[in-house]
Amino acid sequence: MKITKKVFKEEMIQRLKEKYAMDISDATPQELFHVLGSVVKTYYADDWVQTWKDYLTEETKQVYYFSIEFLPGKMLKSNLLNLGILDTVRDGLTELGFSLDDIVDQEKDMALGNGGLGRLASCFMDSIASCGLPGNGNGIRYDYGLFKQRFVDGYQVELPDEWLNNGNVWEVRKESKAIDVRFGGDVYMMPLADGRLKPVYENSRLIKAVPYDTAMVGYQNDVVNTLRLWSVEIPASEESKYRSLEDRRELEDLTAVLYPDDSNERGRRIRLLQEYFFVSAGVQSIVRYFKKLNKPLTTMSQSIAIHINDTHPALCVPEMMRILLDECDLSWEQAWEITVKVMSYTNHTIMSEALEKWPIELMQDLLPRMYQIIEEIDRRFVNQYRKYYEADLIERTRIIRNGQVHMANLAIIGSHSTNGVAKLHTDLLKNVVLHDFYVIFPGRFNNKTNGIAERRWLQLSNEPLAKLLDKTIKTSWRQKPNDLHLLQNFVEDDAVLSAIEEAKYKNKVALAQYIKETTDIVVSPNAIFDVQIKRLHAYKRQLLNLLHILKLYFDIKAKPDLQMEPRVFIFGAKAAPSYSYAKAIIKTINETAQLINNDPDVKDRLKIVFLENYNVTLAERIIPAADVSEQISLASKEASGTSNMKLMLNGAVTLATLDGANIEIRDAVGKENIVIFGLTEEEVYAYYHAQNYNALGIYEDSPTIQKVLNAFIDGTIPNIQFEGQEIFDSLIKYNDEFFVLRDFDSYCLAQKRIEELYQDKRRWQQISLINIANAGKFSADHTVERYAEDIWQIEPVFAHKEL
Ligand code: DL6
Repeated sequence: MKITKKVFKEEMIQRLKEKYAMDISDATPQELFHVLGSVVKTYYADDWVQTWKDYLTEETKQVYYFSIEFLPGKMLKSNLLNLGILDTVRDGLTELGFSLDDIVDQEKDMALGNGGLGRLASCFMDSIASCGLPGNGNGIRYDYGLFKQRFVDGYQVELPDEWLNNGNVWEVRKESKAIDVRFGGDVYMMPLADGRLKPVYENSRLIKAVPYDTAMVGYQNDVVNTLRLWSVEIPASEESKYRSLEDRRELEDLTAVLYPDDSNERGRRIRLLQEYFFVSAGVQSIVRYFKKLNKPLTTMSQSIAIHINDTHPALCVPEMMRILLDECDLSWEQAWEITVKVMSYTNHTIMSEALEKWPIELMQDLLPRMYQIIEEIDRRFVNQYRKYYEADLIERTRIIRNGQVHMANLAIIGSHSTNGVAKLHTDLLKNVVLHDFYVIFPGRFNNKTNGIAERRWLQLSNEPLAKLLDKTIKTSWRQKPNDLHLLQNFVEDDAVLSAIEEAKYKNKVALAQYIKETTDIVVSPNAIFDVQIKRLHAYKRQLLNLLHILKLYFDIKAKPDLQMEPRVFIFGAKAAPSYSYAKAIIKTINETAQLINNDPDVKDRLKIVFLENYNVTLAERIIPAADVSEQISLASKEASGTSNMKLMLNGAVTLATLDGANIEIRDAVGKENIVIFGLTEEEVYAYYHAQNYNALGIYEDSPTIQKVLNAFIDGTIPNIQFEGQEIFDSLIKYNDEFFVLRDFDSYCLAQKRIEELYQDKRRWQQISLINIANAGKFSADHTVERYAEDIWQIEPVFAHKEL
């Protein structure tokens, strides 16, 4: 993109006049942000239209990535970087008397996701466009993003995230592309003269799905894909049915919030409707597009791939069947063949509570036609496979059983590919969790280890390191993340090693300043910054981290002049609003922070900082400053993890169990450049089989564990009477579901090893360098390229243009 500074400045001045009728010198940062956003939009508008046209005229096969969550964070800087005008705009603004960073601060995080799943979807959007792959996102435009987290007396309090308050400069409302979605009522199948059956709907409701499109700008390649998010409205024809405020509110709630609390009936109804809403709107609009190509429907899989990201969009399967059967008059066999060829599915968890199921009655009530089709898919599946497999296996794999619709079963049966997100996770799916399906469909299972967009997680968020890399290995790594490997050649170069440490130090100073501003806690950038950032969940074991901190605290209390490397333990985590155990852990960490941070005996050797409202932007601040990356989930429970990849890319040393993608990180950096501890997945499963885990026994045998655990119930940690007891009981009375106590000693030893390594300055710098040098392997660019080749069968477009 060729935009000169002069032209950019003139456009800013002119656009500001037009929009706000004022001189640029009078503009507030918020006004500047909006004007800058609208100027940047004009820089990609032509490419956006052209990309769309090229896909249509060249009949390019496209993938549609269906996800109930997207977590892009802020988009301004990322768009500038990808357009290749970051420096031009930064310098231009400086000359106009403004700072780009102040303007960037005005943008609200687009937080339409909870955590790893949604962030992965956004990394994929960036990589798909940057690799020149024809692919689009499809999701929900929630009015409120993930709640804002505040701590009040150490408790998590949830506040609404009104991210649309000042409008969203990046989106384009496309009223003309709206789609009607039908739900509720009754449906009967009426025989036609030719013997076919047609559905007749009675008392069903129609709602209007309006798309809002956001450009997904590729990295300096002129490709601009689309993220399409749907918002609900009342169709003009239905206005009369929504007279009361309450009726309207009920409808508008449909796209109001991300993951409405599903602990009550109303929340569950909304959630299921949300799933159908964005699936139906998305699949209908794809079929509408396909029809423009004038090709036989039976060839749809040559033009369209639909990806089901986790089970939430699994209704894509029956919805595609509905359209092909009811609206396109195909036979069941034809429709099924097309559907299976078009669909593919990713599983993101082995946690059984996250494997979605819906009560039959609810599905029948809200989505009667969907239920009829699912019933028929289930009936045919049973009929087809019971000839070959034992009845029990068929019973376990069928979609409808025990009064519930099993969404993972629907996604697997209705698609041609099921993938896990790290090697271990895929092996567990094949051998344990989804083994029955693997027996029936061995060819459908494959692994696609997750990846991260290094543009956001290094180029944008860690400029000191990015500049150092440019100086040391030149700039090819910015296009080809694998070229980070060139850094390996400098592992014995003292000047480069020191420069890496200096870049880290600079980032630590910046984070220390942010910590002071936001929490009033003073931390020294010379201390080890030990970071655990992820959703708060029992299996991720923030509790294990806390137990170790308490041990260190008691060591200091027992020996006041104890020599140790000063540590700052940094947490960032949100707990689901209805997950009381996770909230108890937050409260306990906060109270322990009060205790330790204010104890004069500690003398700054230990600090705990729990930063509020962990989100993409906060991650961008923390990750570049991290020395230690805590990846300490119980082996077998974390499907992959992605903060592990972001942290290694920024030179943090990983302290990890052999879980998820940690194993592949170990393989990439070598076992001497990572600190591994804890039970292996085999050992965890051995406990399950023998059923002989005994947390009480471990507690009784270890005076250290007794001292640490008793602190939860004997008043040592203040103000946690209820929470302390709940946590204590989870470990002792309920036998420690995630084997925290079993891994405690090994974790403490691993932490000791971290300290020793850190004290050997050169060795630490080398490990840090080796981690950066080997992080290219975990670029989402490679991940999406593998999806493109193996699953979606799509090809990069700009490859053709360049030839
Ligand atoms: O695949 C993205 C991400 C993985 O990195 C995490 O390991 C995994 O926990 C997460 N899964 C989910 C699914 N929901 N649940 N539970 O967020 O996906």
